[in-house]
Order: sequence, then structure tokens, then C-alpha cells
Amino acid sequence: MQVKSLPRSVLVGREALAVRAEEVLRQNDMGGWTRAASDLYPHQWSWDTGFIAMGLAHLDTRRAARELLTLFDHQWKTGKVPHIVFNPKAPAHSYFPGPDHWACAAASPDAPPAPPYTSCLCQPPIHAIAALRIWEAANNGKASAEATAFLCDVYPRLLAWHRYLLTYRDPEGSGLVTIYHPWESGTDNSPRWDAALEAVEVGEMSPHPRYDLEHVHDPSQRPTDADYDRYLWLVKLVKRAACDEATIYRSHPFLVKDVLFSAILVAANDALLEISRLVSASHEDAELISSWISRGRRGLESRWDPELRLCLDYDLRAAKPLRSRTTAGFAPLVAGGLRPWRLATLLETLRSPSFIGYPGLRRPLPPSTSPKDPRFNPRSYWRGPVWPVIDWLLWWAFVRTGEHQLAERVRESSLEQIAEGSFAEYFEPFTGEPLGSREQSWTAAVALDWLASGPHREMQAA
Ligand code: 2M8
Repeated sequence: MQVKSLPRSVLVGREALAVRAEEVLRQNDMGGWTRAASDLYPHQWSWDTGFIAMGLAHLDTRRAARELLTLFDHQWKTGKVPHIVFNPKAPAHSYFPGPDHWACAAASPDAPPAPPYTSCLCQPPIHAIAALRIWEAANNGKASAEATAFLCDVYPRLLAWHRYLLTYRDPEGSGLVTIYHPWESGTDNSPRWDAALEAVEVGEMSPHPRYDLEHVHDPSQRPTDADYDRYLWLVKLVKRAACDEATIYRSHPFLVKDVLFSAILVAANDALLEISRLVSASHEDAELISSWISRGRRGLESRWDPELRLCLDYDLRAAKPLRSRTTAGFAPLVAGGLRPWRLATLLETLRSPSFIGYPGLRRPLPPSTSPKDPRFNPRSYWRGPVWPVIDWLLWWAFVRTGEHQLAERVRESSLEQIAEGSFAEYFEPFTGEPLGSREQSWTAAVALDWLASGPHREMQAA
């Protein structure tokens, strides 16, 4: 993108959008890492970091590599990558639960040196995909010593991270990752978790602040107090178990196989397999990673719901699937490697009135929860709004499966939505109104990636 040297006033359309996206990332740049948003999220979040690194890869590949490596500097001994690394310089009372609340996690023998403190949860493992995109952006198809050195540095860390998820988080060997908290899914208050959360009995707790409500125009866009009581109770239980995985697995009331998380892991393992080849890792590594990919795809297929024609999460405590119609149900698309009939069914569901075929949508972008789900709410966080990062995952899945027209529709509509609205965290599906945080780093990052990706070659030739 040759736009940086031009005066802002002469830039229009897509070039101006690229400049604005870059500004958001610069403004949230904390020196080696990027806060998720300037007001609502002043710390480093794990999967945000992956998306941010992909955006930065189009501006400065060295800086993009640093973004990922800074996060991995706080990897736990088990291989876990924490969901938040807390910014010691963030203003007091800016985010809850903040570092003080999580400090005791540092007492775990597996925690990294602190400060900075980390949370002891994790988030979807998008990082290997980001690492490979940085390498590709740096090389433009050709090998460069610096980019390959970065891959050599990050590869063992990524392998340890994936191994953690495939072992501690899947003792059953199902290919599906178990989460301990809705925050681990990244889709916090999605109806996906309602039934499993309702079964959690909240015990004695001191009152807690809601700093998040001070940063949004309308508090009803955020999770309710009742949601937060359950979130904090689950955190208390994880801390009470001293973050010990086996103890949590035995005693925790919220243990759920998350299909979207698991699908991202499959896609990340595809990227890791490619990285293992680029760094000349052993044949055993490649075999192990390939076995993780097949196990993940089998696991996702086992969670297919023929009635909803979506893939469903599974509640280990209640021993039953969690029925909801959300974009997470398209997990097998993200995982890739689909048989033609499964791909066709998923695309039909996506185009149906349950998702982008629903009448009156501002753009053909899927609401996070289907308007046909009784719990749909077009303004509330993960219960209905359109999320650019989820659209990025779907777009990328379409590119990978060769669904170029659909990919292009998602890319164009998403860029229009951002250009019209701002780099918002999420958007109202019928009006396109920007909601949540207004300068969300990962929205700027995926916009940069979309701008740099252009229509796919096959489409241009047509
Ligand atoms: C949201 O989650 C945090 C808790 O982790 C929150 O609401 O306070 C989610 O959208 C999550 O996916 C995202 O990583 C995070 C920062 O953008 O915000």
C-alpha cells in the first residue's frame, strides 16, 4: 500500500480507509504490543494479538513478528498462552477483572515471571495462522533469512501451545478443545453458553465493579450483571484450584467442548504443518501435527446437528449438545478439508434465512446469532451483532476452499461496513450502526488484511 507519504486530504475511498486503519493500530501501539482498544480493553488479548499481527504484517513485518513474540514471552510452562497479559501502565479502574484480581495466578508453578501478570485462561489459537501470514508478507513468495529466523523462533512455542490444547484441554482425545469459561471462547455472552452457565450455582462473592459499562454508549450492548456474576464465580473457582488443570477438570462446573475454538486449532495446525516444513522440523513433528488435524476434523464431524445443519458445542457436565444457532456452527468451514456434501450443506445454511438470507439485513454478513434463534438481540455483544473478525475467519475459509465469489462478497461488504461505520468492535446487522468500542485494533487489522488481499486471482481472471 503506497499511501503513507500522501497528504491525508487527497486520499479517498480504500486508500483513506487503509490510512485510518493504520492510525488506529498506531494509536493503540504500546511499544512491542498493541492494546485491544484504547478505552474498553487497555491490555494485550491473546487472539486479538493474532489478528493484529496479520494487519501489522502489511505495514511492517518486523513489528508484526514482535507483536506475536511479545505475547509468547508470557507463555505458561504448560504451553498455555494466557488470554490477557496485563498492561502495568493501564490506568487503575480501567478494566475489571484486572491484574490485582488475577495476581494469585502467578502463584501457580506454571505461571511465567510477573509482573506483568497474566490471566490463567486462554483464547482461540489463531497465532500460527498469523505467523505464517507474516512470513508470507515478508517474503512475497520468496524466502528471506530474517522471516525464516522468526519462524524458527516461534515454531517451538506454537508447537508447545498446540500440544497443551491437545492434551490438557482434550484428555479424551476427541479432537475438541474443552473450555473452562465463556471468556475462553472469545464469544463471551453468546447464547452458545446460556444452558451451561445457567447450571452454574454462584456462591458467596463480594460486589464487583463494571468499568466496561463506562466505555459504551449503551450498557445494554454489554453482558448483564447476572452474566458477570457467573463469569467471576468461574474465575474464583479456577483460582481456588490454583489453576491446576487436572483439579479444574475434576471439579469445575463449566466444562464445554467449543467447536469454533477447536476448528481454529485445526486451521492453525494446518499453518503449523507448513511452518514445520519451512523450518525443517523433524518428520515426527509433521506426523504429529497431521494427526492433530485429522483428529480435530473427526471431532467436529461428530458434533454435526442434522436438524439445525450446524456444528454444536458439547456440554461435558450435562453430557449433551448445546443447541443454538450462531456463527460458531460454521466451525467446520474454518477447519477446512470438508467433503463436498458437508460443504454444500453449510453454505446452504449460511445463505438461508437463518443467516445472510434473513430479510432486511444491511449487508450479506452473518449476524453472530441467527435472527431465528429466540435469544437473538441485534445490539447485544455476541448475541446478534456482526463481528468483523468472525467475517474474516469465514472469508479466509472461503478463500481456502475455493469459494471465491462468496469470499469476495464477504470482503467487500465488510470493508463497506467499516468504511461507513468506523473500526467498531461490532455492528448492528439491520442498520450497520457501529457498536461497542469504536477503535478496536482487530477491526483495523482485518481491514488492512482485506485491503491488501484484493479480489482473488481467479475472480480477476473471470
Ligand atoms: C471481549 O472479551 C473480554 C474478556 O476477555 C471482555 O469482554 O472484557 C471478547 O470480545 C473477546 O473475544 C476479545 O478478545 C476481548 C478483547 O477484544 O473482548
